[in-house]
Amino acid sequence: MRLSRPALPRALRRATAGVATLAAAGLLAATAPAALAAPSPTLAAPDIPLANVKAHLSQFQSIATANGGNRAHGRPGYKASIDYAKAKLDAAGFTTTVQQFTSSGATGYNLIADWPGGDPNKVLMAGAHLDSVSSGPGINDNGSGSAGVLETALAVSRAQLEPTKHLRFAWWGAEELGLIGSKYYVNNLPSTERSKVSGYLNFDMIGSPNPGYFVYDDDPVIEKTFKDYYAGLNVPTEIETEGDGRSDHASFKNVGIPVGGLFTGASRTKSSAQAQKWGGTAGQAFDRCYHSSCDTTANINDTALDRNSDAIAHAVWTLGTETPVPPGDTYENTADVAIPDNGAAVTSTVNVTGRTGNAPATLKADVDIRHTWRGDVVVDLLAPDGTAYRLKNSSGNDSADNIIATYTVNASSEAANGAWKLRVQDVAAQDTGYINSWKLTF
Ligand code: DTR
Ligand code: CA
Ligand code: ZN
Ligand code: ZN
Repeated sequence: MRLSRPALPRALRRATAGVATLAAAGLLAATAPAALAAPSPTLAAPDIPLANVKAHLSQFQSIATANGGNRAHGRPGYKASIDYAKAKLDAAGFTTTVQQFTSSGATGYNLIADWPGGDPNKVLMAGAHLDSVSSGPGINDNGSGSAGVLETALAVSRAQLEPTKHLRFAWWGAEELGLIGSKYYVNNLPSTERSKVSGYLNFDMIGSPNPGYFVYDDDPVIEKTFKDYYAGLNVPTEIETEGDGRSDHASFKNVGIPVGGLFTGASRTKSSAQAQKWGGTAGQAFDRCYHSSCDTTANINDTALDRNSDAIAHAVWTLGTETPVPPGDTYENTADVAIPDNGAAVTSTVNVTGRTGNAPATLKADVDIRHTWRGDVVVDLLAPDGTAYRLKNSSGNDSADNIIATYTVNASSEAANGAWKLRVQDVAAQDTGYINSWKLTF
């Protein structure tokens, strides 16, 4: 039975979504076989030693102390930070490049480190800005992200990893002036090279002293990779809502490259609900020393830094070593189908013919549904005999837009040939959308 949602303004309804959704749980009681998770990665990431990450932070601190108290763009402390990281990467067998640019009348530097090997047409990037503000050493912002990415790169070398994708790590200059270094990199990357970048992972402030665990809600596959990691630790996460445009991932997102990342919070205040789930101090900023002289090595939460450094490695190993699925036979429907708001389900059909036997245990359904507040939407795959496979439940408080995802379903009990249908229903008032396209890959 579906209880209609109270006629509340959307903003307020967002706050009550949890209750309404639970009340509508009857809709979610489908007994259809659930979709299988995507295949797991072939290689598990190593633990990233916290002590190694903190040793890099100590170096960044010493560099700042020896250079006027900061590592800011245009100041000697920044170039010294570049030189430190480059030396480590050169010694570990990376092919490094220092890219120069000018901003505010000063020379800036990006450090790019390529790990030899992998498919040159599928480049996975992980990066962090290395510059601080001029008012302090910038150990959490963003020595933490820089050190986590650096130690992950060094772990790739220690493991002599042979990824399927080509791995590229980057440390950006002049982020604090407005994402200058990463914008310069992207703008000067030929479009043929840009199209090879399969994803960019950004890490800006990952060790805040009063930490939250935020995951960027951009590319769904990258987001899921991080969420799965934290689910394995039984640590709840929240989607990063203030991030758009706030760090170097924006430079990549703006040119259509899939992005994701992690963040432990800056000057915003931790709520009591967040303190309940993460510990720390409610009513206090996630990082009280944000952009201040007290952003030193004392301004780090070791647990957050350790978890996030391990999460970087998990994402690099998972996304970097996954075996690309060989192209199979695809059956697609690109006709738009409007989804009535809070109304009846609609379907889109693909007719599968000429195949023998049953569908595979890893039948892939790529779905592209454009819909604001995707939490309203329930998605099922219907086999030719009508058996329903639940791909996505409604989730009232998922206010993000669009469902562009790949689901893997064990359809081995279904005859392959016949009319397969995508069934979509909007189960909550307000917000509308449409099926843009979907396809099955056998
Ligand atoms: N602008 C970043 C810090 C920052 C603030 N909000 C977010 C969200 C996601 C990543 C980073 C940030 C800086 O000061 O470097
Ligand atoms: Ca660790
Ligand atoms: Zn900053
Ligand atoms: Zn930052």
